[in-house]
Amino acid sequence: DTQIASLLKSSDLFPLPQSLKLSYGTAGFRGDASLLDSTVYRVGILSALRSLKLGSSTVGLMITASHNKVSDNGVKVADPSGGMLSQEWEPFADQIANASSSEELVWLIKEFVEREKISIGGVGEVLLGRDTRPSGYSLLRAAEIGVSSVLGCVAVDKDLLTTPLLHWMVRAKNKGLNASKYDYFENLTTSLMCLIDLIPVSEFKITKLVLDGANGVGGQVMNEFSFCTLDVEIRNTGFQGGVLNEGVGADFVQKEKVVPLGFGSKDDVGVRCASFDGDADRLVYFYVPSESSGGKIELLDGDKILSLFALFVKEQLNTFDDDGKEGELSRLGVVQTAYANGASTDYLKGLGLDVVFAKTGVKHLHEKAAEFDVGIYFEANGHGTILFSESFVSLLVGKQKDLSEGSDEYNAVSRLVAVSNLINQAVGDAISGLLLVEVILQHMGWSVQKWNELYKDLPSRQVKVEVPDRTAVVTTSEETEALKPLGIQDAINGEIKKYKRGRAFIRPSGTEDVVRVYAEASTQEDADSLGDSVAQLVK
Ligand code: 16G
Ligand code: ZN
Repeated sequence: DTQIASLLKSSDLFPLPQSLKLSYGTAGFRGDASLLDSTVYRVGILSALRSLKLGSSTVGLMITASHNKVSDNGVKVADPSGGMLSQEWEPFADQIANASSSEELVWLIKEFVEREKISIGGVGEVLLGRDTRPSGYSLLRAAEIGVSSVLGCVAVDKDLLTTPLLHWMVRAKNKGLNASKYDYFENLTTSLMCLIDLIPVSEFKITKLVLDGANGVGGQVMNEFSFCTLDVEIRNTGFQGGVLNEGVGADFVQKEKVVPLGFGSKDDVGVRCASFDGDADRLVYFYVPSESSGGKIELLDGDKILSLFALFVKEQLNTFDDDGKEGELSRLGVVQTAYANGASTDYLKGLGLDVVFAKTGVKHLHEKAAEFDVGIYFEANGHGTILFSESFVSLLVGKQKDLSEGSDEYNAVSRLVAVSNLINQAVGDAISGLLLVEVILQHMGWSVQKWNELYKDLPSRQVKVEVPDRTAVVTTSEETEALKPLGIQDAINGEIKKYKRGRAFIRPSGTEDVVRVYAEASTQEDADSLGDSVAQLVK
């Protein structure tokens, strides 16, 4: 019929390069950009089908390879909630991405459409976004063709965007709200102003923040956003040359623990700095401790941002939530991964918080955080956000009406409502995360150095080991222990025992063909040595 003819015709424009083997993995398909036309075209089809399946809800398709090198690219799908594509559809994504001919592709689609009872002929909508990678422009055209080859489906080109902004738009659109970039800015500004108005100290000081934009889209979007209440200097916008993610950005800063390019002059010493990754869904802070640090930084990673957020949220909750009545207390929980520094977990538990662990990858953390009234999740690499359940937000809004304006309880409730509006509810967002960090620091009257003193990170070491087959390593659901190869966990435990505060785990990467090793101990020498000996066991 016409649908099949339309797919066959467009598919012939995008043959699968030979020997390409793709997997949707942790965060969508990624690879060398020159090989991805067929993949992106096919994900365009998938996202159109997803929109049809979910009653014409709007779906998002983002073209980015995040913190990876500029010559790479990738594609991932945002579900109507604004979250990641449902994992139930990942096997279909893998199948169609690897279909070797147009005929096989069409056959797979036909079978899937029947199985999922998707009614072709309905109306579907997909928002398309891309980061600043030069390959993004033509890949976006491929996505457009993919979407519109499904009858009744339209692609809307949103052009250059941060990944979280696209997720935000998808979520807003499906809630029937205004969903443009300007609405996003307006929403940020309103909730930020509200939080600033609620800062208790009478004269708060605005101090300079310097932002490393990773030469990517995040710095550029921040540049468009004007906030009179903050003093932000943006470097590495990519406008003055400089290569995306090369010696810059959150991933580089977090892994290398040195200043990004363009930072580290003597004027920068002690100044509060932040880094985004290439598509601005990760945020870390840092500062240069002294002129003689040789480029070494003090890093405030996702764990430290999580701790700051948790402290602030808990402080607000305690203000009105301490009547002690059984069952009335709101459930605040935090979600970390095995990569969380042990010192951060101790700190959070010391605050009396419910700390749970999830497998690496945003979709896993998000799912667990959504089980709380307020769930805060962060990966050490700087991806995270605060989720508020809808029923909890309604409860807060109800309370706000009952309380007398200006009372401590009223202010605390209002702060939480403002935080729920400010911080991206769809996915981790470096821009909204940065605004929240800034306002909390002002609220506490803290410098970046004071914030850093919440706890001291345990020394850690990460090693990646190239192996013939990373799938030989199978871990428990929280990745803290290896189930396979048989016996390896006993051997790892044997190594861990040799060190004070030793902790180590191995896991297969979800984005690269390697096995990753993480080790932590009370001294750097010990962490290095534990990491190396565990790596030996993997080889
Ligand atoms: C992806 C994930 C990130 C995770 C990383 C782990 C998303 C949006 N991104 O970048 O959360 O930390 O993969 O990579 O889910 P690995 O499996 O290679 O260690
Ligand atoms: Zn990213």
